[in-house]
Amino acid sequence: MKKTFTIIAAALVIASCGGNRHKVDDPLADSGRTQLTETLLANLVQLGDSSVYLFGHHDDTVYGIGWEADYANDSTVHQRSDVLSVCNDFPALLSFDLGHIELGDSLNLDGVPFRRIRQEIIAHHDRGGMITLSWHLDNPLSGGSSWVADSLKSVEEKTVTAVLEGGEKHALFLTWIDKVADFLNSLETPYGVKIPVLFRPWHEHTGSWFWWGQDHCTAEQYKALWQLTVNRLKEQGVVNALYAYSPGTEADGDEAKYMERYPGDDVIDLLGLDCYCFAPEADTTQIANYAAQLDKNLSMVCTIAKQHHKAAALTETGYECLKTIDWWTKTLAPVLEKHSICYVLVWRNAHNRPNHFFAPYPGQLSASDFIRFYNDPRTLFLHDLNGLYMKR
Ligand code: BMA
Repeated sequence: MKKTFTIIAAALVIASCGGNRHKVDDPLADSGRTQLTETLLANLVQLGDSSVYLFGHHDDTVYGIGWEADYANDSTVHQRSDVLSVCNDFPALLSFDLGHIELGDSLNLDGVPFRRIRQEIIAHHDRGGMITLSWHLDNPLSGGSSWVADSLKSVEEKTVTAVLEGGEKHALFLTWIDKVADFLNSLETPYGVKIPVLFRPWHEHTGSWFWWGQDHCTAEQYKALWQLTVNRLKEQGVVNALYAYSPGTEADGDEAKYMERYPGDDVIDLLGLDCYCFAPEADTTQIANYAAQLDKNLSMVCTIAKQHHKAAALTETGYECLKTIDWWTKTLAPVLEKHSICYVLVWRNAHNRPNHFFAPYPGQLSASDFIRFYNDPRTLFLHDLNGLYMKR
């Protein structure tokens, strides 16, 4: 282990091989979710009382800069990851996207097979890591994507109305949620232990680029969308999901605005924030503005999370192209160390979209600084976890 600091005692040994003959008892807590899921949540909340936080990366093990996993032949053993290549450790948290599962497709919207995503989740759980899932689903009314297209705007603005009860796409939408339920229900170890995941749909709703965004539905409709989603997943037997609320930065420190569309403590477990560093030319003022914006918004999120006894996290961030040599230790870490978040997640290193990466790869300008960030005792990577599912 790179750090002597161990927050968590390993108490649960999860079998990583073997057949289905001897299923373990996987008890439900009073909440109706598995004990393991509740334990993960308790640990995430508890991380808010410490100075440490998990590091996460979207699609970390399925592709990176200059490579893509061989989905036909690769296994999840001896895997590649840009983060691993730089610091010889996996992120503690892996993130994947369920976009297009609703269509019954075998590949997600970024071309990753769902079968492989399931394998990755099981492998990362076996390693002792945590998993989060986003859902950039299509638009059930227009047939377009999550992103509102100018040409379809007049139709796409009506999508939330259409999927809620009484709407023309309600029945179809339920089948979409059921496909997510099937996937979540399929996440289990060979011995039948359901793998806990943090599900993060309906994100960045404070902006209007997604069909569930601010200008396309009322606050009550947005809340109803959440209630419908969580209730339906529960009805479909999902017992291993935690739920994250992750607005963008539009509230800008205003607590009432951040909470305007909050669907309620009964459906949300973690309060998040999506906040990106926009500085295409490495402009120092823009980078400083990001740090200030992040600081202000995380103060707000962490304050509200404490009041509601929820976990808090920087659910998406990153500096596309990482154009400064010390962004990790001079921009990101100094802000994060001031706030009681349980994790930070950076977005993907696209192999098929030029200059769309948020984590370093070997030789990248910020790679050495990322190793310093890795060695910061406050950042937790896989080796530091020693099992996230400790006894309470
Ligand atoms: C966005 C971009 C897109 C991608 C989507 C879902 O932020 O990275 O290229 O398709 O996320 O992963």
